[in-house]
Amino acid sequence: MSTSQKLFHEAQKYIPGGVNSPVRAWRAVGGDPLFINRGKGCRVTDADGREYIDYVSSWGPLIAGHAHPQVVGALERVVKNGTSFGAPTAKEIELAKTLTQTIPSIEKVRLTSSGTEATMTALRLARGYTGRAKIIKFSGCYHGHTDALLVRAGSGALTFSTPDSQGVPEAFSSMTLVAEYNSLSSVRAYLEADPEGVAAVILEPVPGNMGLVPPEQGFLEGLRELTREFGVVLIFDEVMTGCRLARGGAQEIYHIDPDLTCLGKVVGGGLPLAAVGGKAAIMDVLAPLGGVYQAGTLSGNPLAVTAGIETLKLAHAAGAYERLNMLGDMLAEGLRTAIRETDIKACVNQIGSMFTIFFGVDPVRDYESATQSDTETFARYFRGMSEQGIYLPPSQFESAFISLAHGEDEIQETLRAARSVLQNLGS
Ligand code: HOZ
Repeated sequence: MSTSQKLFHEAQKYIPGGVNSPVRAWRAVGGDPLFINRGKGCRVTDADGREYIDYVSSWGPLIAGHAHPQVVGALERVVKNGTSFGAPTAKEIELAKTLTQTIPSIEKVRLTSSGTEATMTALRLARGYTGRAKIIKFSGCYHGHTDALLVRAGSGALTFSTPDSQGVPEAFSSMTLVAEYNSLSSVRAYLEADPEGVAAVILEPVPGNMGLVPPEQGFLEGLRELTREFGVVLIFDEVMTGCRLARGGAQEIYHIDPDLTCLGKVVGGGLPLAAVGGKAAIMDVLAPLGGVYQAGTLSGNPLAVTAGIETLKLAHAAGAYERLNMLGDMLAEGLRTAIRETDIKACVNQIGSMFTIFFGVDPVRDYESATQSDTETFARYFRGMSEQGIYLPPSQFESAFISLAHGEDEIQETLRAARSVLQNLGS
C-alpha cells in the first residue's frame, strides 16, 4: 500500500469521504487520491516522493506556480506581525486599488474569503439594489455552494451527478431560473415572461466548471444588451478567469462591461481570498453604507492580501499573459494532433492557460454537449497521465491550468505522455 493510500484510509475515519472538497476524492476517475507533500514551480511531489507536472494549480490560483520565492518571502515578512486583526489594514487598500485599476468595470470592491461568499454577496446586492427577487443562471455554470446557485450546477456537483443538491429546499431555489449557456433566446424568454421580476443574470463568462466551454460570438455582447434593456444586474463570475485569461479577465478579452464581478483564485495567490466588485452605485448598497449585509472575520487578512498582491505583480509583469497564451496554444495544438493520430473521438477546448480535453464528443459548446462526453474514457486517460507523472484535474467537468512556472520543456513532456496514453486508449 502506498503512503497516499494509507493516508486516505486514515483520513476517511475523520473526514467525510476523506477530503475537504469532494472532487479531490478521485471518485469520478477511480483509484485513491494522491496526498501532496509539497510543490515547487510547476511540479508537485506526493507523499510517496513521486513528482508530477501539475495542471491543477490548486484549481487555478497558482498562476505564478508553487511556492514562488517572491510570494513566500513576502508572506514570511508579514506573518511575523500577526495573521489577522479583524480591523482594517493598509495592505487591503493596495489590493483593492490594484483590482480597480486592473478591471475597469470594478469601481469599488469588497474582499471576502471564498468565491462562494463573493457570489452569494453579489446576488444579495443585486436583489437589494433592484428590489427584485429572481435570478437567472446557466446550466453547467458553478458559482460555489450557495443554496440558490446549486441548481444545474457544474464542477463537483456535476461530477457526482448532483447538479441539484439535496438539502436545498425548493423554496430557496424557486427564485432561480436556469437558462442554457450560449443561448440568448433562453434568457430572453425568461425576461419577457417577467420583465420586472429578475434581479440578476449570473454566469461564468468562460465556464470552466463543466470543463472549459468558450462563449460563442455575440453571446456575451447579447447578454449585456438584454440585461440593460430589462434593468437586470449582469454578474460575471470570474473566480476562475479573473486576472488569468488576461489582466482584466474574460471581460477584457470580450470587451464586456458587467455591473458586478466576482473574483477569487488568482487574486488570492493560493490563500483564501476572493472579492466582489463593480459599479459604485451598486457596491455602495453594502453595509455599512447601505442595507445589504455582508461580513467576514478573516476577510482581507494581511496574509491572504499579501499573497494576492505579490501574485498579481508576477502575473502583471510584461509578457506574462502572452507567455501563458503561447504555452496554452502549444499544449492544445499538440493534444489535437495527438488525438488525430488515433481513432479516438475527442476535442480540446482551450483559451489561454485554461483547457479541457473532452472524450466522445466534438464540439462541446454547452451543458448538454459537455454531459454527453465519455467520462469512462476520460477516467482511463486521467489514470494513464497520472502514471506518466502528469497531474490533471480528476474530473471531466473541470478546467486544467497552466502557470508561469511551466515551460516549453514541460509542455513537450506532457505531450509525449499524452501521445503514449492516447495511443493505448485507442488500441
Ligand atoms: N470545485 C472546485 C473546482 N472547480 C474544486 C476545489 C477543490 O477541490 O479544491
